[in-house]
Amino acid sequence: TARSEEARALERARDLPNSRTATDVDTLRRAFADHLQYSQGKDEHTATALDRYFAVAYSVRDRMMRRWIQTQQAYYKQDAKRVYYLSLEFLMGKALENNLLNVGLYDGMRSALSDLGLDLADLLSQEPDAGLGNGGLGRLAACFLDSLATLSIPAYGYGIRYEFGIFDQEIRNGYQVERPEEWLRFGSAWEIPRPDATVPVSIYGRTEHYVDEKGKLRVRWVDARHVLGMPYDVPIAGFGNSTVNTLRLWRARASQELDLADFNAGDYLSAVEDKDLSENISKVLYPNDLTVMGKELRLQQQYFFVCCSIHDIVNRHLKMHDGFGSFPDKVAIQMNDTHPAIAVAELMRVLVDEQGLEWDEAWEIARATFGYTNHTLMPEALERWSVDLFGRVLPRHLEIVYEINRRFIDGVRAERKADDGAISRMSVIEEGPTKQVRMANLAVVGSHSVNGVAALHTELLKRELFRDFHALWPEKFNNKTNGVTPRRWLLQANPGLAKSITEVIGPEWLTDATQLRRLEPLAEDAGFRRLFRSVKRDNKARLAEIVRAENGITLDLDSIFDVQVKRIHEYKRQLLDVLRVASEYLRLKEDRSYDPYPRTYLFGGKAAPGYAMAKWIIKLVNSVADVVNHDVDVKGRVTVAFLRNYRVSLAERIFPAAEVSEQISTAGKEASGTGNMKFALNGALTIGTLDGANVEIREEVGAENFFLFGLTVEQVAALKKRGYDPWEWYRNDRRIKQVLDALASGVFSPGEPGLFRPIVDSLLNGGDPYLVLADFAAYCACQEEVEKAYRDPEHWTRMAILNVARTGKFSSDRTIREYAEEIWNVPPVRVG
Ligand code: T68
Repeated sequence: TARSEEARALERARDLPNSRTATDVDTLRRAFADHLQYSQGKDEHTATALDRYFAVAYSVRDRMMRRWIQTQQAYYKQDAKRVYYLSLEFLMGKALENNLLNVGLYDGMRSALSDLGLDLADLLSQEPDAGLGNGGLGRLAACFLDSLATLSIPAYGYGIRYEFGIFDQEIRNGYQVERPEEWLRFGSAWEIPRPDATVPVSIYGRTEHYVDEKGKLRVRWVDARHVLGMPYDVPIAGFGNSTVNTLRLWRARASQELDLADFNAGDYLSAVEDKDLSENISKVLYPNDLTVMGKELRLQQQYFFVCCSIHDIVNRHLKMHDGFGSFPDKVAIQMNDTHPAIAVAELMRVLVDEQGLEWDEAWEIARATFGYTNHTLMPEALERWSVDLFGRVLPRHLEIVYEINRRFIDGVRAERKADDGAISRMSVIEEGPTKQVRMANLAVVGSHSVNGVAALHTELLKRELFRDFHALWPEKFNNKTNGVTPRRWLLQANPGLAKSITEVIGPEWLTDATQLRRLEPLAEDAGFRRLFRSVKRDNKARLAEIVRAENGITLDLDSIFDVQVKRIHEYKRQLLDVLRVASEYLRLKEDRSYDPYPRTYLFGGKAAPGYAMAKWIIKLVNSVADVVNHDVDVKGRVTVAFLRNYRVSLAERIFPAAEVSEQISTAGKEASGTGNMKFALNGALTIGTLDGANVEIREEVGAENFFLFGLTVEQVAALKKRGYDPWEWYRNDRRIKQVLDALASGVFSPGEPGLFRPIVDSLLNGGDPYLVLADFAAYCACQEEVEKAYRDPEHWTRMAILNVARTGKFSSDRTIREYAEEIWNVPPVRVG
């Protein structure tokens, strides 16, 4: 009967006067009915939730098309300067809800569906996450796309359409197990293939130097293998405007010519094998964050997407302009870390080899066009390619890199701007037993702007990693503190809080997050505080539902929700957190009078598949959870859960429910952090070190609304210089000794006493490089302050409200405005 009701409603819906993409509820309902029938070929009996999701998605997409075309026309007609954001990662998450909100169709679509007896939320959950990234860097790129469109900036994202995004994380017996993630299994509603804009890509082969008809020395790249790059375009709608920008993702396809040649030679099977080989390039996202793996396929991915993107950019420019004189006035290219840094050599190759420009002219154009964003100081993340491998895959580019380097070094020497030590540190080629191409140095030399992602990080870049470059070119360096989009991370993720905010200060905060400051007086309003707490409680209940279903654990909604979610890495110090939780447990066991405020510790995050210690940390969290959650002695006071498969859509449930935000990296190691911003924006209080953007968050929210602990960058350096011996801390701190002894003796691994030896070992005998033990006591003391504050709910709520009110700086709109004004020099182009 529910189905026959749907059938009647579907019929009525299709029986409207003709207006194809109107946005009233009746027309939206007809659009849904039409797509269910004409796009999905289903009726109310055969339609699955997924079919209904697609019908909604296509209805929304239809309403974005006109704006998309108009936006592109406006850019073309105005010959606007464009920004190209080159990134190997775009961690987009789900698109439908975001698009509904950005184009203003959310309420209409919800009513249209509810009249059909359908719940929009159920359909939204059908969409798979587009997980084309690892963590912070990839999610930053996604937030930037939202802000670029919202600020009406003519922008394109360029990346790879990985068939497999970041793996699905399962937990078996407490261990991480990786499963391939097939986000395209049922197709994507958002991508439009553009086979007409396919780009040919060469790899391998060799170079030939020759003299052309005009007697000029030229180079050509011969005997190369060929691959095709086929673009898939994804529309990116701005919030509350008519801008729809493009995210263009490249897919590797076998080149026709190659297939045919082999086919004609009679070897059909090897032709198909070759096809496989070239199409592998866009098969899978490398799941490592912050460590490089010098794999040939990774270099192929980097070049593949850079080549396609540069080709596209140059083509678009030549459609409107005769030469390259105005190129830097019309084009800004931002490199998201060094992953796209071959773009510097590729643009030189296109300009010099293909377009016939003189080197000097081409070089000036390239430098004026590129900007480079650095995301880490961690030495293991610095990309280097052996000259050998680089030269085999990209023979011409290696020559170009050498030429760039030769001219750079000659110039510095001639002007006596650096000594030999500095020159060898700045060289793009690292000399030594195996020569390496240093991608960061290539990016710095080839860009007019180099930026860090938080104030502290940028200072450290200037002082340490790029010290010599900074001395040479101080004006190149600048800071762009990261931000997050308040549309996804407050409006979409926390509709309850968003509604309360809008009710008191109006909706301007959505496009001007500094308006959130107007909430400050509400911290003193008991009624608003009550409302704020009830929203938080609802959000906690929503998350508890997920934890119950996934982990079989029932959470106490009155307990403090204390959360650490991020990629698992030693420097982020999940160990510090879980060791303290284990230590709390031991204290409860030995002291029956100890009565801490009930707390729920939630952890989430993926470990790179090859990162053994990170995987041990996951196992430890799960083992501590097992022991603690099942011990009747502590029941109700400490609860621990590891949330499997942390990803964008799960994060949208976690941040709004959090009360304590764990930002506890070793000072100097976290470039910025962006999760820290999402927590604060949702009213969680931070316990954190003076690292990355924590420093600026604390400045904004006020020291009295932030729980600070731990060694500073200077203290870390001093301690290491003096000679840090973790054994001293083990011997002198009873709690440290107790928890490490318990770990080593199998208290948290019943039946497997030696299981966590590797962890204890890395701390005591491995030198504890991230100073977990050195910060342990300060961390514990600070957590006591957190608890004390929580015991006064009115006081806590005041602090939480002030965190929301004072976090406006961390909108990615502010970040993007700074990039646009200070690096790209790109003004907005209003559409419609
Ligand atoms: C992160 N970096 C920083 N890298 O760690 C974080 N790396 O502090 C910062 O907030 C964020 O970038 C945004 O600026 C990463 O996420 C990677 O994911 C990565 C991936 C591949 C290779 C190297």
